[in-house]
Amino acid sequence: MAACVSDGSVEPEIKKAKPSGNGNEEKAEGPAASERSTFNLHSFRLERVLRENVRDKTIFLHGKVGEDQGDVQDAVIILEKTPFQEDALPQLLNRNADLRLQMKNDIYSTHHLHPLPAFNEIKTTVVCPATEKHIKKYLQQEMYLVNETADDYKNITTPYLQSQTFSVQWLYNILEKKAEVEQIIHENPDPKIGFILIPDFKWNQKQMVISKRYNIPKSQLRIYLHYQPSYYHLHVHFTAVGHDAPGSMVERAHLLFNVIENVQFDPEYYQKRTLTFALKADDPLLHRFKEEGRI
Ligand code: G7M
Repeated sequence: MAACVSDGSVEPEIKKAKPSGNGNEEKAEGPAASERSTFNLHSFRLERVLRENVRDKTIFLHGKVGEDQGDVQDAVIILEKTPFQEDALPQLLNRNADLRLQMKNDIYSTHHLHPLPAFNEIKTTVVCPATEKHIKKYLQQEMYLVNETADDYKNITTPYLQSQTFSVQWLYNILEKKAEVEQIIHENPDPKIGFILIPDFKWNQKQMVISKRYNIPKSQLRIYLHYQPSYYHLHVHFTAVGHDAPGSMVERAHLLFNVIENVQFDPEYYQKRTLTFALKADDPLLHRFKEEGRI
């Protein structure tokens, strides 16, 4: 069974602020028991910032947890400021909003708005325990393009992949319904061609195309595979064509439509052709290509 990773086309699960007595003030609901995190953020000791992206408003952190219990583990935390949700605007612009003047000049003024915590959410992804490979994955680095021929795949890439253990346990947890069950959008249980459609955990499921969940025409879906993928288990990415999705660049994304047509045209198409992909400066696979004089 294959897993499909969909991007953003799921129902919004917006935690609404509850109007209090007079209807003007807004109070945020506390988390439900099932929403309370088991990850102890306060035990995280920051070691370094791996990467920061001002445009995406994301920061990738590496640190240690469990030092107080003598069970030290590496952890990666990704913080991402989430986009505005249109239906939360009335609460955001409510007349009790805490709006502080920064400067005023003629008809222009700038302010700092301090919304209630519920409207100031930061999407937080935790990888714990994080392996050296996770840490490298998120580290900012120079990228290099590799043109991998059929021989390179046989002599360099395959032996490298076979020596690697990047666990896909999370993916089997999805397929075996041990995790993210409530996130499943669609399932085809056929033992041969079955699959599960689930949102990629890097997407904030409250934005984008959500309102049109069931109405996105096929012609507005970008459906593709990654080469190289991060996880070797067949999966397909779905993003809205109007969304500048990370991972949809030409050196990584292969449109499913083209892949199917290429394989129909020649079943050995991908065994024969040269494929180009980008690798980070310290990627061991890049070193192997260098050692073989292929870069
Ligand atoms: O093609 P590639 O292997 O890079 O894509 C894998 C995708 O799986 C990435 O876009 C990740 O963001 C996503 N992903 C990774 N993990 C560990 C999880 C997870 O635990 N749950 C979900 N839903 N998606 C994940």
